[in-house]
Amino acid sequence: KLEAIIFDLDGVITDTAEYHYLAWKGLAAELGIPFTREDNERLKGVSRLASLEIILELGNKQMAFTEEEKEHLAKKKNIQYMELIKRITPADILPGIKPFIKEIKEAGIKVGLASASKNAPAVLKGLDLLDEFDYMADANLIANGKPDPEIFLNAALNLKVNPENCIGVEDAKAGVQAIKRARMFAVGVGSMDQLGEADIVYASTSELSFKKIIEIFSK
Ligand code: G16
Ligand code: MG
Repeated sequence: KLEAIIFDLDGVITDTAEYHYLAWKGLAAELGIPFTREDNERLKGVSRLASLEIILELGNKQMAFTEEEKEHLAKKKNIQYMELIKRITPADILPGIKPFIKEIKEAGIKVGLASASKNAPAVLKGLDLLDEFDYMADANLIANGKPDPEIFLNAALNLKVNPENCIGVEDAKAGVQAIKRARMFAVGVGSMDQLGEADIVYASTSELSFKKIIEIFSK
């Protein structure tokens, strides 16, 4: 029996990937590392420090900085990112998401958030969606990033529901893997070749159908 639907944020509820990209691009340029939109795909759903490692690797600079310097670089990127997300408004909610959440709530099902982003509350505030969530996992308290199931299990625990009665919604491959490892039903938003492990894949959020998802989940 379905008890909760747990959402990823970036790429599912809103598209912050472009802002992450611009902020990382600025830092990469300072370090003399070429960084493209295609490279940015690899950072989706990945934590801040792990993202920095990927960028340093692109420039063969993993060894060039101490842990302390890396913390400083990541902080610098985040200051830039926080500046960029000030522009977020409810108009930035991806198509189909508002009616989808409305249907979930009307059906008496809980709504949770499992975002790797420490800026998730600020982004949801900009979108005016903070009140829609029964529980938001705090990325600061999660030790293991996706594909580890920890963040989805943490959300289920705090929503006081059984993971097997949950659906997770994700746009990243590592995110879908995290949902499956949490023994939840996975809805992927994106391309089939990236998200093939999900139980259903939609090309875009505008296609999300609560009815259809419930039907397949209940089988
Ligand atoms: C998001 C993004 C990632 C980002 C991560 C950490 O995850 O997809 O690109 O690196 O959060 O963000 P922050 O630096 O704000 O803590 P998700 O799980 O919402 O897709
Ligand atoms: Mg995502």
